[in-house]
Formats: sequence, C-alpha cells, structure tokens
Amino acid sequence: MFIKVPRRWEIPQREATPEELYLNFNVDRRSFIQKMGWATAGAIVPADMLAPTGLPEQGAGSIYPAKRNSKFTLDRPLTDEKVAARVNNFYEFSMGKDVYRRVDKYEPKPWTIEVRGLVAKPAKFDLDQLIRIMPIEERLYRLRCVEAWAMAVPWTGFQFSELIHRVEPAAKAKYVRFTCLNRPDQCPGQREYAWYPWPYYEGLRIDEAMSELTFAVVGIYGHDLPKQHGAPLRLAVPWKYGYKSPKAVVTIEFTDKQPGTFWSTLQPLEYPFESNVNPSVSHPRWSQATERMVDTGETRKTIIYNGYGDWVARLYK
Ligand SMILES: Nc1nc2c(c(=O)[nH]1)N[C@H]1C(S)=C(S)[C@@H](COP(=O)(O)O)O[C@H]1N2
Ligand SMILES: [Mo]
Repeated sequence: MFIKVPRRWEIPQREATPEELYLNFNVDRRSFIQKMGWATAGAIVPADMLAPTGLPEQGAGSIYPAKRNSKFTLDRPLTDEKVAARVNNFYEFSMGKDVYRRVDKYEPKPWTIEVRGLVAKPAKFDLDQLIRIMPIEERLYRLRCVEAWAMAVPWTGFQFSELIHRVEPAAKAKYVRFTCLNRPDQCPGQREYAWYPWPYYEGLRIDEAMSELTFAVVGIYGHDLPKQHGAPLRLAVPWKYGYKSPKAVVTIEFTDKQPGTFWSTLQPLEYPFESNVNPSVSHPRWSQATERMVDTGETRKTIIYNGYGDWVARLYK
C-alpha cells in the first residue's frame, strides 16, 4: 500500500514538531518519551517521521532541496563540489587535506547536541528532531581559510540565532563555546596527534553568534554534509577565518568569560580569538592580502570581513 508521507517542507515548521517536546528533552526524558507517544497516537506527525534515526537522506522527509535565501549572493563562481570535498581541514582525521580518505570509521548518526551553561532552558537535541523544528534554508557563502585558500559553496542549515532564542541565554551570557567530537576510535588524527588539546573547541562572542550570518550547517550542495565537511552539524561564520567554524559540534555552552580555543591555546599570536578576515593584518608567517580559490587556483584580493562588512562591521566599532 502506498502511503503519502508529507515532505518536510509540506509540514508547517511549528506543527511538524511541538518545540516544547524538544526543549524539555533533558529536563525530563521520561515525560518527553510519553509526549512523543501521545503525539504519535494523535497523528500530529506521521509516526515514521518521528523515528529518531534511519530517515532517508533524500526523498520522503528530506529537507532538500531547501529554499535558497536570496539575500546572500556571491561575487565568484561556486567551487567545484568534488574539489571542495577533497581539500579539507579537519585535524581529528588528518593534518593533510586528504580528510576524505580517513573518515570511513566515523559514524555521524545518530547525533545529540547539548546546549548548556548560562541559559534558562538547557537542552539536549537529537539532531534529526532539531532539523525538523528549525527553519531550514540554503545560503551561498564564501569560506576563507587562514592558510589563504578560499571556496564558495551552498550550505543548507538554519540561522544559529534560532537555536539561541530557544534556550534563552541569561543576561550575563557573553560568549558561546563550541566543543567538537571526541572519538579517538573513529578519528585517526585524535590518536596520531596526541599533543593536540582534543577535543577541538572554538568560541564566539554572543553578539557574533547572534549575527544573522552565523549559520548552523547540516548540508552542502543540496545533500547532507559529507563527513569531511563536518557532518552532521558544523558552523559557518563566513567573516572569520575558517577555523572559527567548528565541525561536528557536540556541545554549545554559554559562558560569561571568553573561552579559550584549540588554535589560540597552541599559538595565541597566530590564531587570536577574534580572527576576522582582514587583508591588512598578516599572519605572522604569511600575507593575507590575497587568497586562492581551491578549485581553479584563481587568485583574488582578500576582502575585509571576507566581504560581509555590511552585516558585521558594526560589531567591531
Ligand atoms: N572540529 C574541527 N573543525 C574545524 C577544523 C578542524 O580541524 N576540526 N578545521 C577548521 C578549518 S581550519 C577550516 S578552514 C574549515 C574547513 O572547512 P571545510 O573543510 O568544510 O572547507 O573547518 C574548520 N573547522
Ligand atoms: Mo582553515
């Protein structure tokens, strides 16, 4: 028998999943499950759409293709998808660019993200559930690595501020700290480079995290993130050097003190906390005046704030 399963975009966001089910997730796991059962019995959501895992990546229940947000345009062609997926920085797997060859053992599903610290509503979100309550869209963004290579890609995800609003940060929350995956059994880099302070961690000021530009990414080029791009969820903070966009995020913590970061702990002068893209501030070991597109090799002038000054310059007055 053929049963039509509504595609995710055919279900109004709020209706698809009453958001309080998820906000209360860690507060009371048992009542969460009871409410889930009730929701299923009441047929608010087709039961198969509530299955915590095993959803097909495409087809029924897919978030793809997500509607493109026309506000974000590019000044250059999109990077070749295959090149973008073969030139990556993800030290948990490799110090080289060959991350895609070393991700086989990594299992990014299922995935839970914990939000904690100075918030009124700490929560643990199952990522598949979270995606159903967030307004998913596609954005074309540039990414500029501190190593002076760049790419331009279509990310699928949600504006990070949407998640911040749901957890209600306290007035004294001034920073957001991100912690990434810690799975030495699945990540050869975490075994081989024991001198690094694993897990990878990063941070933003709360006003930076609230920026319209700060994007929580679950997909690229119209499909789920391949492992090497930071599956299942990474950030895109496009006016900062790439290392400020943590991959495979597991914990999001609101703090009143500026958190340390993985790279600034190792080399504070080379990788300061702010790290906005700036052509006139050289890295101590090389110039940042130009950048090279990873696929074509085309050289372009670096733009202040990576071209996103209209959105963020006022944050640094
Ligand atoms: N967890 C984690 N996140 C990370 C990194 C990393 O090594 N580990 N590298 C960063 C750097 S230096 C860059 S340039 C971008 C690269 O993203 P991409 O490989 O999807 O292009 O991811 C960033 N996020
Ligand atoms: Mo980078």
